[in-house]
Amino acid sequence: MLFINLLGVLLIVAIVWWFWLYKPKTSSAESGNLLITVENGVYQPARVRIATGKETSITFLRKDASPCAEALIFPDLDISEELPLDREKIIRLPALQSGSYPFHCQMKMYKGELVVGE
Ligand SMILES: [Cu+2]
Repeated sequence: MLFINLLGVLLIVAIVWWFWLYKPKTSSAESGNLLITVENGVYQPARVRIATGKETSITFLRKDASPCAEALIFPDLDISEELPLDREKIIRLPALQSGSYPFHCQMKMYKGELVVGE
């Protein structure tokens, strides 16, 4: 009985952590070349930060064979690209205004966010 209660508490803690506390790590362009790996159902890192008003490029490396992972879409930027498997693909981004620009795969199973600004 005590064991089951303990399991319940652990489950609640895990749910709270996942939905409210978990924030994907952010990578910055200042730390060198931006590389995003597509693997196991996620973009890694899922959030990248770049400077306002500067052209940038992000390298994507898709290690996930799932066909849906092949598409890379930035809906706000009219970017729709195909990612080859196990080969790096450079995505060039225009100079952007500050804001948040989501990107995702064909069916939005993979989701990421491009943060422009400080
Ligand atoms: Cu997908």
